[in-house]
Amino acid sequence: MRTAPTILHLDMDAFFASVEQASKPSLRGKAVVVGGLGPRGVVATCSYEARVFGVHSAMPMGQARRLAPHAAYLVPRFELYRSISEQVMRLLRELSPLVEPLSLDEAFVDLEAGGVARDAESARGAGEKLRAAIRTVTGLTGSVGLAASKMLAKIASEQAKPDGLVLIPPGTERAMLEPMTVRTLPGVGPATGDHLRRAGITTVGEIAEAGEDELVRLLGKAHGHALYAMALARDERPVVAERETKSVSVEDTYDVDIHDRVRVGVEVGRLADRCVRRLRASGLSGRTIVLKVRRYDFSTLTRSETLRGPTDDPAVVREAAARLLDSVDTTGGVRLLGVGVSGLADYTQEDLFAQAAGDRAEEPAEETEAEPAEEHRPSPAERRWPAGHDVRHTELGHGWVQGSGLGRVTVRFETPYSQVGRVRTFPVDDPELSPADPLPLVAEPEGGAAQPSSLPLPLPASLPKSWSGGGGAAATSKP
Ligand code: DCP
Ligand code: MG
Repeated sequence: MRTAPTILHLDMDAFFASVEQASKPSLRGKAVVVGGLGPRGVVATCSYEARVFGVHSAMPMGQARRLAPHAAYLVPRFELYRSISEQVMRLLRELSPLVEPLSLDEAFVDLEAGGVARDAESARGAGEKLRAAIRTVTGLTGSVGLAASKMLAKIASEQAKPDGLVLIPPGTERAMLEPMTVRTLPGVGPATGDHLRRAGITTVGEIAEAGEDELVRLLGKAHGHALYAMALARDERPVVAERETKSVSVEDTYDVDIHDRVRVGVEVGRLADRCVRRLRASGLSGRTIVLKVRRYDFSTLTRSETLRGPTDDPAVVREAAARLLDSVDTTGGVRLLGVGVSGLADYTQEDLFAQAAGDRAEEPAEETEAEPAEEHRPSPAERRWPAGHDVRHTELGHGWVQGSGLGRVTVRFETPYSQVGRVRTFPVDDPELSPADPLPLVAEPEGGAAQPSSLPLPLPASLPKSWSGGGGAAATSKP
């Protein structure tokens, strides 16, 4: 293991909820809950102000509403979150070529490989500078952990939350881990945690005491071995950079959850065909077929299958995707489906393979990329005016939907750069009102210049930021 704390783990604070607060001045400092608002919806995340009431990720929305009845309840805007995530990942890539994203709001960075840190002091400096840059470019806060391994860097960022930085000095790891619950270690979920507890093991120190043989006896060879090593703070996993084009994939988010299993199958077939068209358009083929399913409760599963050789045959991809779907429980409905092909090779199947020559299915019918994802419709008001989404009024300007129902929609007119705005109510079919794209969270500099590419100086730590040029006149272009 390395001797300097030069592995950095970044995790943005209350990511979706913070984006919503940055975007809506009236919600700053308030309880905000983002998630599915339907009858079976669950919380995707919530602001720290809402966590005080006991609300947390994956909680049924009904329970959240009982705990925090006055919170703002918003429908997620994944496209916006993805664009902010790209800004953050770009800043990380300025630090090192070795950046390993784990999700939209989380990544490992090898600072040593980037030459920006070689000891504790330079690592801390790089971490603080990064936090300031994220604040300047996105307006959001992220927490940073620094340690000599991935596992400990992630534990450190968890301790740093919210809006902090924690560095674990090499040599102090075992003493720090000892009193912590076994659930701190990666791979210990509720089931493994229970299993260990029944064997009298509740802390990391007790795992170390129990010894490797006992762990293997309790959890099996692979898991027991790995867990024992982690309890001793041994983690040699390298930070693995994202490859250029690792995969080609397509996905669709559905406005209304799809419940019908047959329909889910049809959608997966369509996505497989679209994915193959993309693949072929780039002159690629791939070996691994990936299916992604986000269920009604936002839990997201991926399943993959690796073929003997690369393919760009739509029938082969379709069949693999259908097999993968067989192993996924979609009871309760799905809100997103995706099909991807990875393990890419830059030759096509025709060059190498005759595997499906006999039974090659017909080419997928031509369709446009922008095909509508969903056919059965919810109430027009819900569909057109989801809570939290942006709108534009011909006279009153930019705002967001605070709620809709009974033929009316309530809009708050404010932008990321304005003061708290006023609320107005309209008929849902008001011709002056239309859905709008989200605005960037941070006003672009005069003349629309690009974001600064080097790490800028920190902003004052106090919130809220006040931007001049209220009323939304400051920025109108998309990021
Ligand atoms: N997310 C989700 N469903 C979950 C967990 C998370 O949709 N069950 C989404 C919403 C989060 C984002 O992923 O904003 C990042 O997840 P985190 O676990 O990092 O949670 P947060 O960033 O919201 O909060 P924290 O400050 O605890 O990191
Ligand atoms: Mg986070």
